[in-house]
Amino acid sequence: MAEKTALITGVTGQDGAYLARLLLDKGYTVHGVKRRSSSFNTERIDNIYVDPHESPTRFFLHYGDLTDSTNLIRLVQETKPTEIYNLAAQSHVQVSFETPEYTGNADALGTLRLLEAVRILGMEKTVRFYQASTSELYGKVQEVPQRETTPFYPRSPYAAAKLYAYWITVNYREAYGMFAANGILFNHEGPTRGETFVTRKITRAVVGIQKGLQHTLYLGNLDAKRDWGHARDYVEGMWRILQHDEPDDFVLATGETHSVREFVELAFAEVGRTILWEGAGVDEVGRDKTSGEILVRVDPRYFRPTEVDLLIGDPAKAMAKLGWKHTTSFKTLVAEMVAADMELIERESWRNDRSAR
Ligand code: NDP
Ligand code: GDR
Repeated sequence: MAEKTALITGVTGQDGAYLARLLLDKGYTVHGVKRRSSSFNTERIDNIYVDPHESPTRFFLHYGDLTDSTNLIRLVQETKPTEIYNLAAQSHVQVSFETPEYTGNADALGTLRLLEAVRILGMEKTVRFYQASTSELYGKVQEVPQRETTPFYPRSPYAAAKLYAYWITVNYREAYGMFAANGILFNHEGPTRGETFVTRKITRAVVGIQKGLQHTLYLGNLDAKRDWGHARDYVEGMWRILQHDEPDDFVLATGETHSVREFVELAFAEVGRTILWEGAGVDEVGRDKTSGEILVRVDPRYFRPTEVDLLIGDPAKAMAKLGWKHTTSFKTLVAEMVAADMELIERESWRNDRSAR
């Protein structure tokens, strides 16, 4: 294999960490872009980082930010990647309603800046570019299951920014002959999922309640339905998208959908508790069948100004052309996340950010 070098933006995030490990295992040299932070922010990659003072390594970290084009040009110039994975983003949908301009700057213009860096450096014929596109592009339901040809209807500043990033990636492919591809990924989770996304918020609460450190889980829309897979499977799909013989756009999804309510039920079932629902709307509560305690309540502050009600993807194209398929079932995903949080709570002190969305 010719030597391969990857540049990953967002390497400190859930997917960045899984992808870095996958590419290192495949023999790549991996350069990751991390943001400066006032405290450590490399927890997810600490176990693959080797201090170059101590032993040779193929994994390097660089400071950077998608809002800084000079930085991106210099990083691409210095690292000379054969593949770029643009995973960095302000990725929280609800937070994007509160920081819409920043989200547009990082998620939309940030993608443009990185593509331009490649072009300015004359590398558009040598670099393969992966853009982290999202099922949030589908937004308001137009067709189910959603596939590559389904019309987009973004429902948040995040989705609108990602819409620009999707199309600018397609445009650089068509205008400059770049190998630029979109992975339209449906929700994917795992034990290192950010603590404010609903799946991890639930699994952390389940173990917190079980250990007596938290009383109630407050959630927003229990009816929202998502196509949830495991991040480990999805980073393999990202890599396959860039190994394909031509640049193209692919949906990665499981083809199954479940409500937030079902996720809650399954997660509590993992610790032997059955949840019974009563009431409706903001008054709905989830009670422990045995003790009668109310464990789940609805808090309207978690409702979004515009919601995406139903996502279910059709991964047929990725299956046929990339041989990609998810391997982790919904039930296994929930079980793995609860077990990992249980291990964490038993190992570490429990920290709860009460202002979390
Ligand atoms: P995370 O939120 O876990 O990670 C996002 C990463 O981007 C972090 O490393 C973060 O740094 C970094 N980042 C944020 N803003 C900037 C910036 N301005 N400049 C440089 N880096 C920045 O997201 P995921 O790993 O879950 O997702 C990866 C990508 O895939 C994102 O683009 C997301 O929008 C997209 N996506 C995710 C899906 C999912 O279900 N997980 C589904 C579809 C798309 P820090 O650690 O310092 O915050
Ligand atoms: P999503 O993920 O918006 O799909 O974006 P999130 O887990 O935040 O929400 C999923 C659904 O759960 C509902 N929900 C809540 N969500 C949060 N965060 N907190 C709550 O308390 C809560 N209660 C109910 C939400 O309303 C929503 O319907 C994720 C991100 O990873 C994006 O970056 C990515 O592009 C998409 O997945 C695909």
